[in-house]
Amino acid sequence: MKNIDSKNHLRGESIYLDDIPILAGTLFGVAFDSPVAHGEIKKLDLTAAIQSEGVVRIFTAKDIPGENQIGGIIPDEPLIADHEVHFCGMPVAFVVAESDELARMAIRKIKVEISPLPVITDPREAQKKGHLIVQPRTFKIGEPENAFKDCVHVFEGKADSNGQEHLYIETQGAYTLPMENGAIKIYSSTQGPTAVQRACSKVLGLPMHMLEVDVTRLGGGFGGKEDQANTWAALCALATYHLKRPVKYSLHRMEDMRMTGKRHPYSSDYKIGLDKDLKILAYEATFYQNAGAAADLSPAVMERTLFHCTNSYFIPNVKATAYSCRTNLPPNTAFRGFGGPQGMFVIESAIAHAADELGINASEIQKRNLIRNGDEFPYGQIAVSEANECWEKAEKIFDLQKMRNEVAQFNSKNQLYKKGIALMPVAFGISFTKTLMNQARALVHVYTDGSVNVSTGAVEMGQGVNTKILQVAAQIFSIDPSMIRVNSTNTFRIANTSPSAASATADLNGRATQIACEAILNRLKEVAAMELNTTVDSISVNNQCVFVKGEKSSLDWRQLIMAAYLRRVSLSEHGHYATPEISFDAKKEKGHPFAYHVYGSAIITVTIDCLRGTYEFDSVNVVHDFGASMNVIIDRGQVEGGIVQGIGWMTMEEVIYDKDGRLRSNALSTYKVPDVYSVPKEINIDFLQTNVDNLAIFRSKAVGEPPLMYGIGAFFALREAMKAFNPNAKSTFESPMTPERVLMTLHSDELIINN
Ligand code: LUZ
Ligand code: MOS
Repeated sequence: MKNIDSKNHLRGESIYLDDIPILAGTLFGVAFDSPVAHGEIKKLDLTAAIQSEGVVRIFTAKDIPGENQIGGIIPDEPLIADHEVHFCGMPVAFVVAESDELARMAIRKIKVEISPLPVITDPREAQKKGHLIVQPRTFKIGEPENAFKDCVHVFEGKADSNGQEHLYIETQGAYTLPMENGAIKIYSSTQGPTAVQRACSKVLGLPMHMLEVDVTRLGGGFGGKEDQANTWAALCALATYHLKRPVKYSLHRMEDMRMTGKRHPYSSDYKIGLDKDLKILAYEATFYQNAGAAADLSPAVMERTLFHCTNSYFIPNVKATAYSCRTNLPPNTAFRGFGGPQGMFVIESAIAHAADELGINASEIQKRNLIRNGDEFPYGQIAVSEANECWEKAEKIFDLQKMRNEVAQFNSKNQLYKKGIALMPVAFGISFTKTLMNQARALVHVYTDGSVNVSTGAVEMGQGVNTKILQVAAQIFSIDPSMIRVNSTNTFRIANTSPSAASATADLNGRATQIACEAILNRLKEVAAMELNTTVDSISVNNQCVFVKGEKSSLDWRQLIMAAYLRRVSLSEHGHYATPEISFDAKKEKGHPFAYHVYGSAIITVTIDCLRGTYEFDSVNVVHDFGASMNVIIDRGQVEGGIVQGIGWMTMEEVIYDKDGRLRSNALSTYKVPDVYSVPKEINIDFLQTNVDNLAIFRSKAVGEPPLMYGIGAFFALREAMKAFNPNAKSTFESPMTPERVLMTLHSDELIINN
């Protein structure tokens, strides 16, 4: 089934935040943000700005009736800076005017005096000075200290990965409306309607039942709107609270890039030990996470780095420690993979390092250490592993040997162009790592004409979750998809939602939908049995008709619904789902946190132009474990998009802050994301059908995040190509591997690089 949004998207008829018709009397807000990364506010002069044309009011921290606090995990983030600023882009005032243009004109008239304080942008420096967001955490299995003594080969090094701008096509924003009795309706471009509701409740000092958050869809989220949509919603809600007028704020791209956090950059140390057969016996890693100026989701992101520090490998002795380091950057946040990719990059770097030193191909180490059924992850969960199956199938169906021969042949014939090839296995755990977040609800109504309306906590952001929810309802009821509508996500219909995140949205909300639909269906079957004078057991509903013992009866879906209504049987249900079997003990750092893992293996090939440092990815060939995919078109789209986004992170996307904490890559002219010219020439995806029972919806495994991590292979494919050009190239484990860095690396043994 096609994505139900595809037609509207193509025609430009889909409704995003900025497409909501504007009510009469609407005002427009714009944040005035700190130009300084760290300092004390000495003076904030709003006089000229207030007198500026069209300005209605300017809000500062003093206007907050509740708490000036939007921190989700830790209360360390003021909505509006009060005495101090902690990052460039931190809101200092909120100007509300008759139009967006007038608000922006007024912003320029605000004068602020900030006496600067020391700016830290480097996580290791922050850690040394003791600026940590939370206590460090350590995951441990076996006896790594002793195990290193038994290793024949031990290698140590450093691996750094940079941030990543979410670059959702739709920027952040909110539109708030005053309702009766002081209630506020909040349209927000958020992955977490309840997070927005909670933040606004705290800031305004209003109970949550006064705040209706409504989300039709997002033009992309990628994690950037899991927590960071709260700011704009709370600012608009604050203005609506005081002015009793609708207030809208839709960020411009540069504001969005400047004011919001990104994927966490990490700087990490590793130590890897192998035996003579290339088995990895021991692994140690220390992660320095650049959290930015406030906690946001950093502690949870840090946790997932630890969960995925051994990627798809079984290592019997592991010690991994992570520090969440407070710096003066915008608070970094969730981004597709949520710390997992950063952890995986380090183990892949360690393996590549070992392979270099041993003069072998990294895949020999990778393959030998893939996690098998029954092996234990460092956090205690036992693997139900598809890792070997994916790897071996990829080798076979894509003919790895032939690909290798072709690369070798090409390289022997070409001086200035070189090809490289790398493999990237992935194992990604599905579930929020915070067990309590793994719950969801669905509200299903069947109307007397037989049409169905489904509401869940799932937020549609292009990932196709609404289509999957619709498929669930259609399948359980056995009615045509056109009979079903999936509603906007609304906190008055569905309460206490977990954000649409962690790849788990279709699983959690799909299961809740299944539960609700099954409850209605069971009641309908009882009605049908009464109508047709038979037993409930003999009733089935198929293709909008009622069957008795497999024989089509005279009763169709619409008649059945009307019969139920006439008998005063409820045609509505609120379904609740909580993932069973999962738990985690954070004291022991052991448990069974994930409903299941998603596995896969990618083979990536690249060609470098060694004169220019530019490159093209020739192919990405993947065997991916979809379980039993319930929507092949959508799932293929998720894998392709994930791969491209992962390659972007590893190669061309370069977030640059200067030493003063100012974002230099602050527009699309200086921040490059993959476009149609830089995507791989070929992406081939093989659907590994696994018939193992799992906790996914209809056994269709989560697909949002795992494929991003195939992109890590791009970095290592580039390394291989660089080695083919210059075996003495000093190639470090620093991503992104931009064309500039490729060029410098290719000639690094001749250059003296001064940094
Ligand atoms: N968000 C979250 C996530 O709050 N917890 C998670 O475990 C997670 N994982 C991936 C993406 N977002
Ligand atoms: Mo996410 S990183 O699943 O919001």
